[in-house]
Amino acid sequence: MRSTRRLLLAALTLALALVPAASAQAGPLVESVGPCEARTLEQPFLRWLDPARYFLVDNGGFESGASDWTLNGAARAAGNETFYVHSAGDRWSLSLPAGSSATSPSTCVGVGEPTLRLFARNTGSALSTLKVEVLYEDAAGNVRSLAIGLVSGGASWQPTLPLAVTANLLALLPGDNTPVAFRFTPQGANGEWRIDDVYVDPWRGR
Ligand SMILES: [Ca+2]
Repeated sequence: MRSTRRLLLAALTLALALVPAASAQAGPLVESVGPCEARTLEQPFLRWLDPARYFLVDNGGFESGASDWTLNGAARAAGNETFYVHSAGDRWSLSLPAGSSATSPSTCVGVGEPTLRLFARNTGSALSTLKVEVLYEDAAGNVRSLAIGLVSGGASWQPTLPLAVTANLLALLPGDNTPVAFRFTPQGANGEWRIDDVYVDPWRGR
């Protein structure tokens, strides 16, 4: 009798455990994300006293054309960020004029507290800011966005502050990883932005 009850309890527990998995749908970010572990960690912000280890987003330095990025009025342009943190041989960045936007390729982050950090400059109106959003998937596979920062920039290249990726991230990939993408959109009428070397710390310094 007791063993039957135990068996029923085990079956019920299993059924409950399967419910969230059955309702989760893989959306476009999950389907396009590369392997989570095949990435090289660097310390690109060490000279700014940030010892965290980051990886470069796929083509995050725009050295391979604009491949993997979705551009809307933005374009790859000659000239690297002036610190050359990824490689002294780098030559390109991304131009983001007013009215444009750019979305990064899908990338894996940990579901803990990942951060985003990049280089930016703005040679246009000082009133313009650069909105940074994280794109993530809900359990139904719909892509949602959440603003994670408004970057101010001057005429010379500078690293942004680390931007906490605070979306309600769901563990849809093995190993406590989740796919996200990042969208960059100049705000205001006369911004003239450039971005380069887009890095992610997948677990905030862990
Ligand atoms: Ca570059």
